[in-house]
Amino acid sequence: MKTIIKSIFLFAITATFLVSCAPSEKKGKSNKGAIAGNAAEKVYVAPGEHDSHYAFISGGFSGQLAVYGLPSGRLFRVIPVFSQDPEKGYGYSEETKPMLQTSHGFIPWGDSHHPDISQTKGSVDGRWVFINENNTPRIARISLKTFETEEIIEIPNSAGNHSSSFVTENSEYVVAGTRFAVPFPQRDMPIDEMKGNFSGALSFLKIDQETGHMNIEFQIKMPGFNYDLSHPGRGKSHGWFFFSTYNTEEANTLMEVNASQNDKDFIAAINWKKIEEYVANGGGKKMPTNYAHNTWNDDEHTAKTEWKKEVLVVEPKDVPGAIYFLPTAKSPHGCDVDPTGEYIIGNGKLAAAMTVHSFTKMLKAIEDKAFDGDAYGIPIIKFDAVNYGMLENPGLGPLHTEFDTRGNGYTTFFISSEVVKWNIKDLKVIDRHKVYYSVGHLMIPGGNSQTPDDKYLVAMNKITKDRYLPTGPEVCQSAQLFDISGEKLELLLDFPTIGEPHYAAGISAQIIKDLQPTKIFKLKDNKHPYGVKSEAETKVVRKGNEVHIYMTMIRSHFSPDNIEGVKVGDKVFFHVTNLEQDYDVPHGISMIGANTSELLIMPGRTTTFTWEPKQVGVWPFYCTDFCSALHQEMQGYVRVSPKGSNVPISFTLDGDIPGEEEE
Ligand code: RUQ
Ligand code: CUA
Repeated sequence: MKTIIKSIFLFAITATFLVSCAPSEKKGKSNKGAIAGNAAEKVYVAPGEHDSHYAFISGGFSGQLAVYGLPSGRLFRVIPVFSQDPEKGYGYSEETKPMLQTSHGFIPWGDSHHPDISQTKGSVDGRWVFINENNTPRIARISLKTFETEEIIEIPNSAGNHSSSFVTENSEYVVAGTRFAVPFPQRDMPIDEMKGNFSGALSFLKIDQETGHMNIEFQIKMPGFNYDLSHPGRGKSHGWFFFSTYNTEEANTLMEVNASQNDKDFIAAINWKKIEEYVANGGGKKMPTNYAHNTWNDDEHTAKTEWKKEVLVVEPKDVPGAIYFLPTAKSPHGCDVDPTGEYIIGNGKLAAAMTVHSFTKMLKAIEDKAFDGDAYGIPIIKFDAVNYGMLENPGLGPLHTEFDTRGNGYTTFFISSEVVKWNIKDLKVIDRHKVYYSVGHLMIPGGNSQTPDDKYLVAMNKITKDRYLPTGPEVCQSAQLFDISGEKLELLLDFPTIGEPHYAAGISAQIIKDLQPTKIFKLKDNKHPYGVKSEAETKVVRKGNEVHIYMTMIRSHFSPDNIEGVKVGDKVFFHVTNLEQDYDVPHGISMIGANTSELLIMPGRTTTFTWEPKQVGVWPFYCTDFCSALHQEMQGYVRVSPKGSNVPISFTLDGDIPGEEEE
């Protein structure tokens, strides 16, 4: 599917190139993007030195979140979020499997789109990063202390959870909006009766300021449009949330034609403070539902799933004055709010001009009741009464806008493959720069807050075509780094990304570095129910056909390392504790024929995998992480006897039962 889409775009884009910048062009204005002489210096981070910023770039259809340094573009870590990751054992270990539980069962994959960092007083604070899953609607919270996924909550009554996961300026809420209109609640009905019968759920998840835990506080049952993207108000517009909509036609087939009929769609303006108040006073209706709420307990190194059976639903008609529609140029994609909170920008991807609305005008229009009818009872504000102005002919296919501290917006144009810098007040284009090619989102660290950190801009491109060494039919997708501190955009660097880089979130490195935990992970803090504190406590226990191995690992052996009495047909649980306490000394473990991934176990932690031996024999297990000069010696054996054999359970290290001998 992706390939088909790509080739369609490729065709269009190739045509453009032939005119302006053929890939083979070498000199002058080549597609190197006129790199200035000192670009190399600007991105060079000398060996042993640190980058100035972190960039958390969504992994798109990989389901993960990748961590890069800026300006170097170096990849530090891929944080597993919505997909199983054999490198980290995520979604394979017994402890992490509950993280991927949903009302549809265990889902091993997700499609991640928009990371957003928590904020305090309108600035990114580095506590958590949130990211949405589009396919099986979910939102995840990742701790920026541990760089691990700590929580995943499913979003009921939603489908294509795209207008997510954006955070209000004090992290009061993280918001999720359904991209696809669906029956609410889901039910069996003819598809072509969609119009007027489907709905669009906008969910507001309250964030506990201590733990970060999310709770679906309320869901607004909106008309059955598609809700594409969203951003919170800030500063003067704090308390409001804005969602772009398309398919206000409510078409259910051949969407590329039928959902592009209306000249204008809407931005939905939601006064969440008002709805919060309504809910606090007992408003809304509890509706039965079923969704998974998965949380990670860092002391026990174990996740659990809770099943939620109810959600509080708010009908727009019950909270008059809380929701309005702002007419916006055709099929908007991005919906962005500038750092002052005054300008709301709709990127009408099928329109020749971009829509800039004014928050001040919006309030006035509401006061004056300057409405143009309503849609399903929600007042539509008169276009002229809310519109600040239009940015005329900025480029083709505007998608997303971010901001600097100097009153400028930077917008990506998918079709004309460029980033355009423009002044919001004057509605004048200041500069434009080619990108390679077909840019989607862009990111300025903090560019979606009151205080952008506006030295760098990262453009994330869907297509790279000839920019890298070829790698078969699929070539990499990539990011491009710009210096935006001057009047003109300066292209500094290309770097490839994991999966499709949708959105990204960036932050000054120092904020995260200051949050990093100590470098010692004490065994005594290990609260895992199957954890052990020393080799003396290691043992093997049979319970019917389950065999539980309480094992330890330390440079460079396992305890026990010889185990007998396991039989074909048993289910063997390896509960393995890493006795190392110093950071950066993980060990790994894997067992021949185990139907799971290896486990990479961090210092002081316990992790479990299961093995169901199918064949009689003496089978080795080993450490998968090169941990010391004697790593190759870090191994052990399990003897597997036939079903029904009476070889008793035994376990030894160097011929002795661990703990029966002084250590
Ligand atoms: S999308 S390229 Cu955020 Cu999923 Cu706009
Ligand atoms: Cu432990 Cu290799």
